[in-house]
Amino acid sequence: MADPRLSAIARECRVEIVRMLTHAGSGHPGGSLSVIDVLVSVFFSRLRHDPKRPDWADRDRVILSKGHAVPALYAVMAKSGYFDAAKLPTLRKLGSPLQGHPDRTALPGIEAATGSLGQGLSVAVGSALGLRMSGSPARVYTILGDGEIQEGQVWEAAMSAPKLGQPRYPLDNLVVILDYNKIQLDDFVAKVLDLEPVVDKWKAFGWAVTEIDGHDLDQIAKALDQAEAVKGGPSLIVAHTVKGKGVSFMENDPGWHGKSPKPAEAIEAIREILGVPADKWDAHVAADAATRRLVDELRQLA
Ligand SMILES: Cc1ncc(C[n+]2csc(CCOP(=O)(O)OP(=O)(O)O)c2C)c(N)n1
Ligand SMILES: [Mg+2]
Repeated sequence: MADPRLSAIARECRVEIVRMLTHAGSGHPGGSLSVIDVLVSVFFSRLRHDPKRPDWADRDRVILSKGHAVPALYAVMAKSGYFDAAKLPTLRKLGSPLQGHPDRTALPGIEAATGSLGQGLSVAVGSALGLRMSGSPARVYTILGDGEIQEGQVWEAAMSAPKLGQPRYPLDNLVVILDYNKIQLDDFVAKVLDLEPVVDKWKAFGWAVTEIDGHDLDQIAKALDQAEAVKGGPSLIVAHTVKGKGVSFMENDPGWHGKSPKPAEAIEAIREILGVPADKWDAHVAADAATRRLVDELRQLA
């Protein structure tokens, strides 16, 4: 059975994603909502880290290679205590540490500047090798988008990772998670440039590969356990996900790749995420002070 603590955190993070994007007036909801269950699982069931010491040498690293989904990363970082959650509505504002793509010079805890797609795996491979060679027990988690892996640099990194460091320093400290939501910028991946057979391709390069439902917290936990147990080389978890997961009108719709919700849409999205039926919403808002504050806040943006 799914850990109720993790599902509650994932729900709260989905609300924060919708909230911050509405404040920003731009950004990427679809890919943030598809990856949030994976990120919550990594941050809250896995990571050896200390949010108060983001430069701790032996911390596990998370590199969000699909950097445009950074609202999801900010949501889990705020919840973990890297910064005050009150900063979340400053997403994409001038001078904010919460830039529209991850910036390690702006926010302690960000491991790599990503957003120019295709580069994160190379950074992760280099970090994993360096950590192994220096005797650190730290692990590296990196998250790739499915459209992103059409980039050639990804395949250079994928080809080299199982070979690098052998035989003394194999990269079994590296776990890659593919957020396979089937949609890229403005269309379906299979239509633009199909990745299949994606599992066979990575296996052929020498990766240990598992395939899961990327919204099933139990399956994510099991896959992360399995990846940790793999010795001698890196692991890939192919996480089948739904772009926009949790908000019916965003789900599986390329139109919600890079468009922020209007305040009324955001309120509707939050109602769905909280699982309150439409006919009970007004009563819920009246009775629940936190929801009322949030709804009022969003209405003021209209
Ligand atoms: C090198 C590069 N080319 C193009 C873009 C523009 N871009 C931003 S997001 C995106 C689509 C990415 O699709 P996917 O990796 O599937 O992301 P997700 O579905 O998770 O949002 C593109 C092409 C970019 N950020 N970097
Ligand atoms: Mg995608």
